[in-house]
Amino acid sequence: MTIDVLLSGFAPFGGAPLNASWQAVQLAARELREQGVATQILELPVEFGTAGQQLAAAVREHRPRLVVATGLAAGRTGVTPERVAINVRDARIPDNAGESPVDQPVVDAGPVGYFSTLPVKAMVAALGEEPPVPGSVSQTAGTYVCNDVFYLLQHLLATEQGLAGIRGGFVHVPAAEELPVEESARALARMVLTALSTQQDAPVAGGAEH
Ligand code: PCA
Repeated sequence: MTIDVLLSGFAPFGGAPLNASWQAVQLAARELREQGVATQILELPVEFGTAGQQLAAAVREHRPRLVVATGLAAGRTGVTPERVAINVRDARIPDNAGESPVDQPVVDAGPVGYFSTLPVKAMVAALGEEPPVPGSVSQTAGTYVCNDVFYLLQHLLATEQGLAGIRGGFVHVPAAEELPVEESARALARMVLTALSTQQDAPVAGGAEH
Protein backbone atom coordinates (compact mmCIF):
# COMPACT_ATOMS: atom_id res chain seq x y z
CA MET A 1 0.00 0.00 0.00
CA THR A 2 1.22 3.53 -0.73
CA ILE A 3 1.48 5.51 2.47
CA ASP A 4 0.45 9.17 2.36
CA VAL A 5 1.79 10.18 5.73
CA LEU A 6 4.03 8.81 8.46
CA LEU A 7 3.25 10.40 11.82
CA SER A 8 5.45 9.94 14.86
CA GLY A 9 4.94 10.85 18.52
CA PHE A 10 7.13 10.37 21.58
CA ALA A 11 7.08 8.11 24.62
CA PRO A 12 6.68 9.75 28.05
CA PHE A 13 9.75 11.44 29.55
CA GLY A 14 10.77 13.56 32.51
CA GLY A 15 8.68 11.51 34.95
CA ALA A 16 5.33 12.18 33.25
CA PRO A 17 3.01 9.17 32.78
CA LEU A 18 1.87 10.11 29.26
CA ASN A 19 3.10 12.12 26.30
CA ALA A 20 0.38 14.19 24.61
CA SER A 21 2.16 13.92 21.25
CA TRP A 22 1.67 10.15 21.04
CA GLN A 23 -1.93 10.43 22.26
CA ALA A 24 -2.65 13.09 19.65
CA VAL A 25 -0.95 11.11 16.86
CA GLN A 26 -3.11 8.05 17.55
CA LEU A 27 -6.32 10.11 17.46
CA ALA A 28 -5.21 12.06 14.38
CA ALA A 29 -4.45 8.82 12.53
CA ARG A 30 -8.00 7.61 13.15
CA GLU A 31 -9.38 10.88 11.78
CA LEU A 32 -7.08 10.84 8.75
CA ARG A 33 -7.86 7.21 7.88
CA GLU A 34 -11.58 8.03 8.04
CA GLN A 35 -10.88 10.66 5.41
CA GLY A 36 -9.08 8.20 3.16
CA VAL A 37 -5.52 9.23 4.00
CA ALA A 38 -3.20 6.21 4.25
CA THR A 39 -1.53 6.85 7.60
CA GLN A 40 1.25 5.04 9.43
CA ILE A 41 2.14 5.88 13.02
CA LEU A 42 5.19 5.31 15.16
CA GLU A 43 6.04 5.92 18.83
CA LEU A 44 9.65 7.01 19.30
CA PRO A 45 11.82 6.63 22.42
CA VAL A 46 13.03 9.88 24.02
CA GLU A 47 16.65 9.01 23.26
CA PHE A 48 19.17 11.07 21.31
CA GLY A 49 20.15 9.36 18.07
CA THR A 50 18.04 6.23 18.59
CA ALA A 51 14.76 8.04 17.98
CA GLY A 52 16.01 9.47 14.69
CA GLN A 53 17.34 6.06 13.62
CA GLN A 54 13.97 4.44 14.28
CA LEU A 55 12.19 7.16 12.33
CA ALA A 56 14.67 6.78 9.46
CA ALA A 57 14.02 3.03 9.33
CA ALA A 58 10.27 3.66 9.08
CA VAL A 59 10.75 6.29 6.36
CA ARG A 60 12.84 3.86 4.30
CA GLU A 61 10.32 1.08 4.81
CA HIS A 62 7.14 3.02 4.00
CA ARG A 63 8.38 5.79 1.69
CA PRO A 64 5.44 8.04 2.57
CA ARG A 65 4.63 11.27 0.72
CA LEU A 66 4.96 13.19 3.97
CA VAL A 67 6.65 12.69 7.35
CA VAL A 68 5.36 14.66 10.31
CA ALA A 69 7.21 14.06 13.55
CA THR A 70 5.59 15.43 16.67
CA GLY A 71 6.58 16.01 20.28
CA LEU A 72 5.36 17.60 23.47
CA ALA A 73 6.34 21.18 24.26
CA ALA A 74 5.40 21.79 27.88
CA GLY A 75 4.54 25.43 28.48
CA ARG A 76 3.27 26.14 24.99
CA THR A 77 -0.41 26.92 24.63
CA GLY A 78 -0.85 26.29 20.90
CA VAL A 79 0.11 23.76 18.26
CA THR A 80 3.38 24.85 16.68
CA PRO A 81 4.86 23.67 13.38
CA GLU A 82 8.61 24.15 13.64
CA ARG A 83 10.41 26.23 11.02
CA VAL A 84 13.99 25.04 11.53
CA ALA A 85 16.06 22.21 13.04
CA ILE A 86 19.56 23.04 14.32
CA ASN A 87 22.71 20.92 14.52
CA VAL A 88 22.96 21.05 18.32
CA ARG A 89 22.42 18.65 21.19
CA ASP A 90 22.21 20.41 24.54
CA ALA A 91 20.22 18.49 27.14
CA ARG A 92 18.83 20.20 30.24
CA ILE A 93 17.64 16.82 31.58
CA PRO A 94 18.95 13.33 30.71
CA ASP A 95 17.13 11.49 27.94
CA ASN A 96 15.42 8.16 28.70
CA ALA A 97 18.73 6.33 28.15
CA GLY A 98 20.47 8.57 30.70
CA GLU A 99 22.41 10.58 28.11
CA SER A 100 22.95 14.33 28.61
CA PRO A 101 24.96 15.66 25.66
CA VAL A 102 26.07 19.28 25.96
CA ASP A 103 26.99 21.38 22.91
CA GLN A 104 27.37 18.35 20.66
CA PRO A 105 26.43 18.27 16.96
CA VAL A 106 23.55 16.05 15.88
CA VAL A 107 25.53 15.17 12.74
CA ASP A 108 29.31 15.71 12.67
CA ALA A 109 30.14 18.35 10.04
CA GLY A 110 26.46 18.62 9.10
CA PRO A 111 24.97 21.96 8.11
CA VAL A 112 24.06 24.38 10.91
CA GLY A 113 20.38 23.85 10.25
CA TYR A 114 17.65 22.53 8.00
CA PHE A 115 14.34 24.16 7.25
CA SER A 116 11.12 22.19 7.47
CA THR A 117 9.96 21.19 4.00
CA LEU A 118 6.33 21.32 5.15
CA PRO A 119 4.23 24.40 4.26
CA VAL A 120 4.27 25.72 7.84
CA LYS A 121 2.44 28.98 7.05
CA ALA A 122 -0.38 27.27 5.21
CA MET A 123 -0.62 24.76 8.05
CA VAL A 124 -0.98 27.51 10.64
CA ALA A 125 -3.54 29.27 8.44
CA ALA A 126 -5.55 26.03 8.36
CA LEU A 127 -5.69 26.04 12.16
CA GLY A 128 -7.78 29.20 11.93
CA GLU A 129 -10.60 27.40 10.10
CA GLU A 130 -13.77 26.59 12.06
CA PRO A 131 -13.53 25.36 14.74
CA PRO A 132 -10.19 27.12 15.26
CA VAL A 133 -7.33 25.52 17.19
CA PRO A 134 -4.66 27.82 18.70
CA GLY A 135 -1.29 27.63 16.97
CA SER A 136 1.55 29.53 15.37
CA VAL A 137 4.87 28.99 13.59
CA SER A 138 7.67 28.23 16.06
CA GLN A 139 11.18 29.47 15.33
CA THR A 140 12.93 26.90 17.51
CA ALA A 141 12.37 23.25 18.34
CA GLY A 142 14.83 23.52 21.24
CA THR A 143 18.03 21.48 21.62
CA TYR A 144 16.66 18.28 23.15
CA VAL A 145 15.40 15.04 21.54
CA CYS A 146 12.65 16.69 19.47
CA ASN A 147 15.13 18.90 17.66
CA ASP A 148 17.42 15.86 17.33
CA VAL A 149 14.76 13.82 15.54
CA PHE A 150 13.75 16.82 13.43
CA TYR A 151 17.36 17.46 12.36
CA LEU A 152 18.05 13.77 11.63
CA LEU A 153 14.83 13.55 9.60
CA GLN A 154 15.63 16.61 7.50
CA HIS A 155 19.23 15.44 7.03
CA LEU A 156 18.00 12.03 5.87
CA LEU A 157 15.48 13.48 3.42
CA ALA A 158 18.02 15.98 2.09
CA THR A 159 20.88 13.53 1.61
CA GLU A 160 19.49 10.07 0.82
CA GLN A 161 18.81 9.87 -2.90
CA GLY A 162 16.21 7.13 -2.73
CA LEU A 163 14.05 9.39 -0.54
CA ALA A 164 14.10 12.43 -2.83
CA GLY A 165 10.77 14.23 -2.98
CA ILE A 166 9.55 13.14 0.46
CA ARG A 167 8.67 16.21 2.50
CA GLY A 168 9.07 16.31 6.25
CA GLY A 169 8.95 18.42 9.35
CA PHE A 170 8.12 18.64 13.01
CA VAL A 171 5.15 19.87 15.05
CA HIS A 172 5.14 20.49 18.79
CA VAL A 173 1.87 20.06 20.69
CA PRO A 174 1.05 21.51 24.13
CA ALA A 175 0.61 19.44 27.28
CA ALA A 176 -2.87 17.97 27.72
CA GLU A 177 -3.51 20.41 30.61
CA GLU A 178 -3.00 23.35 28.21
CA LEU A 179 -4.91 21.96 25.23
CA PRO A 180 -7.00 18.76 25.19
CA VAL A 181 -5.30 16.05 23.13
CA GLU A 182 -8.45 15.83 20.97
CA GLU A 183 -7.80 19.40 19.85
CA SER A 184 -4.12 18.73 19.18
CA ALA A 185 -5.21 15.69 17.17
CA ARG A 186 -7.69 17.73 15.16
CA ALA A 187 -4.94 20.25 14.48
CA LEU A 188 -2.52 17.54 13.34
CA ALA A 189 -5.07 15.97 11.00
CA ARG A 190 -5.95 19.33 9.52
CA MET A 191 -2.30 20.26 9.04
CA VAL A 192 -1.53 16.93 7.36
CA LEU A 193 -4.42 17.40 4.92
CA THR A 194 -3.18 20.92 4.20
CA ALA A 195 0.40 19.78 3.66
CA LEU A 196 -0.73 17.00 1.31
CA SER A 197 -2.63 19.49 -0.85
CA THR A 198 -0.15 22.41 -0.66
CA GLN A 199 3.07 22.34 -2.68
CA GLN A 200 3.90 26.04 -2.38
CA ASP A 201 3.70 27.58 1.09
CA ALA A 202 1.48 30.60 1.68
CA PRO A 203 3.39 33.93 1.84
CA VAL A 204 1.82 35.10 5.09
CA ALA A 205 3.63 36.64 8.04
CA GLY A 206 4.54 34.27 10.86
CA GLY A 207 7.63 35.84 12.35
CA ALA A 208 8.52 37.06 15.81
CA GLU A 209 10.48 40.00 17.22
CA HIS A 210 12.38 38.14 19.88
N1 PCA B 1 9.35 16.54 23.82
C1 PCA B 1 10.77 16.69 24.00
C2 PCA B 1 11.36 15.37 23.65
C3 PCA B 1 10.22 14.41 23.59
C4 PCA B 1 9.02 15.24 23.60
O1 PCA B 1 7.86 14.84 23.45
C5 PCA B 1 11.36 17.87 23.23
O2 PCA B 1 10.64 18.85 22.97
O3 PCA B 1 12.54 17.84 22.88
